[in-house]
Amino acid sequence: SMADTTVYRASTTAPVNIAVVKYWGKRDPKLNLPTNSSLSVTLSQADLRTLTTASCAAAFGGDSLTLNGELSDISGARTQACFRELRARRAALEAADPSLPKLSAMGLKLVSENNFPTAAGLASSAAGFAALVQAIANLYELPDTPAQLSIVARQGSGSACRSLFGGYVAWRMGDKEDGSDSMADLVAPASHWPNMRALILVVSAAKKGVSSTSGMQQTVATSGLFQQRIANIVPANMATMEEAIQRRDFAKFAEVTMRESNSFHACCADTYPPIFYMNDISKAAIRAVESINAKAGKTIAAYTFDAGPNCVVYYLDEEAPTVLGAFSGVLGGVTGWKEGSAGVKSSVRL
Ligand code: 2P0
Repeated sequence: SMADTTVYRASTTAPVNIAVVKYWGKRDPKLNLPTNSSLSVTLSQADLRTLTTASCAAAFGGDSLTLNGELSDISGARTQACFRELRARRAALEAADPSLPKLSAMGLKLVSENNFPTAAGLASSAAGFAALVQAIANLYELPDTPAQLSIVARQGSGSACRSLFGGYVAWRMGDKEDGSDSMADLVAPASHWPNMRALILVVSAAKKGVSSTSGMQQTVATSGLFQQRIANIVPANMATMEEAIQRRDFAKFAEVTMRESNSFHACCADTYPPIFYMNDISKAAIRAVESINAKAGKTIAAYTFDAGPNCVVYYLDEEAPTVLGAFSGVLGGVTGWKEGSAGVKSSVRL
């Protein structure tokens, strides 16, 4: 028969997510199984997303990934696990239906681009692995649901499993050893709370000193406070946060968000030797949010920080003049900022 010279191709985008209940700690580092559940808000794809095109052809030699125009290393165990899982699913379809082209035997070519400065260190691995997995799943025409694909994305990077959905997303830790129940689910779509906004304060564009993977391993191994966090604090915060989102209770949402950020960074400080992600400008941002809330006489803004010094502030659109106005003056050290939303509206100022 004639050789198949077709190039098969599919594209997709995946959003950045910012956790309000933090993932920090693995019970199984190989499968990226977490020590606790977590919950995130997906940011608007208008400003923060990864666009990935996956293609395959019989003539392609091996697999490759180009990220922002540069060839990327794909030999790592996590990327290989994603490729292997997706190929196995495709191979099962091909075995069941011999008329399907044998895409599982072809080399994969992935081309990926972020529409935000990768240097700013804004959760790019979450959007990156989510887009990679979704693009290949589209190329292979897999019948898997987003929840099922989140199990694959999780093996690339834990937080990536939450970027398979928009809106408010929970990653349920699960308790199975093979990770088959450690997946994401939708708590509420973005449209449930359309006036939610996120302001991203780019405090530093420098690469972080301690990677999340190694930082959380050190915390698990050495922090006593962390044991209290996973046993009691996170389960209570997950329940309160889900209820706050269902009721659109911003004050409660904000309090849990800030307490969670503080709890996570306290566990980093309790790690031995300690890990510090926030700098003096980050701490000034916390004071600025406290001052905004004190002046308003109610909680209208919430800060959160991940494994770096950059600050994300959640607020409601009706409070935009107050919140944005307060930030434009106080933070001299902030190099840029980005206004995004959990829903549609957003604008860039970097
Ligand atoms: C989160 N972070 O929930 C937390 C809060 C950082 C602080 O998920 O090792 O890059 O790839 O599973 O997902 C960062 O950790 O770690 C992270 P890996 P990941 O968003």
